[in-house]
Amino acid sequence: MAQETLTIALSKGRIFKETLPLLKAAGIEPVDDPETSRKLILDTTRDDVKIVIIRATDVPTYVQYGAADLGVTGKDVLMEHGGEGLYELLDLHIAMCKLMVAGFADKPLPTGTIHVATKFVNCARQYFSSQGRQVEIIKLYGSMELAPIVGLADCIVDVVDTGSTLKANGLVPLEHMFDVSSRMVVNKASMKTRNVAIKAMLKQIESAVKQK
Ligand code: PRT
Ligand code: MG
Repeated sequence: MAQETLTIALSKGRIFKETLPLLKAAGIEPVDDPETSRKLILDTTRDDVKIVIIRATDVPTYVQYGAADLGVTGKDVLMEHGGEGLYELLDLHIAMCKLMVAGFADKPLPTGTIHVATKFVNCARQYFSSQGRQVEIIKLYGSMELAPIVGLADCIVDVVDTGSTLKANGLVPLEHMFDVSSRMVVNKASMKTRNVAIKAMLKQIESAVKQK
């Protein structure tokens, strides 16, 4: 009988690069390099494991609907998605950054309605409303830093690592919302039906995380 395949959803870029050594500890190495190959489904050195390459923000959705059994996603993306249909299995301590409110150093946020530009609409709404602050959220898909400069927003909510992107655009971090690292998530149904295989893989990845 052919063994069932476990599918792991990953995004290109920093998450892929930083997840590779952890997967290697579980004997999983992709046969193709997603940065040079156009393939979206990668075979691995394990017959029972495949990797699908998707946009970072789509990872929780693929896993939620069982199109992938497992996935690696930033806590920012996970919070924004809401986590429905998923279990968060493991903090991989990779792709670390912070979700922050950023704006101008010399311009306090208005006490009335604050115009906030972000792709993290749900996180931003939840954060400001929990503090009883009025906001109008302006949904953007990229280049958030431009919004305050051109007067589209008073501030932005975005992930910040070194802060150099903010600085290059004359902005500063104003408020720390939460720390971000990447998490291994699993589809709830897969966790039941593929429990043994998933737990075994998880154990190997977990010890690689601890050794880092
Ligand atoms: O790029 P794409 O639109 O496809 O999707 P994405 O931006 O969601 O993916 P990607 O690969 O850029 O980020 C994936 C995950 O990496 C995010 O969800 C975060 O959890 C995590 N991460 C860690 C970061 C950063 N560090 C980070 N610095 N994601 C984005 N950035 C951005 C930051 O917003 C800024 O624009 O990188 C730029 C450089 O940051 P500074 O502060 O070092 O200048
Ligand atoms: Mg990006």
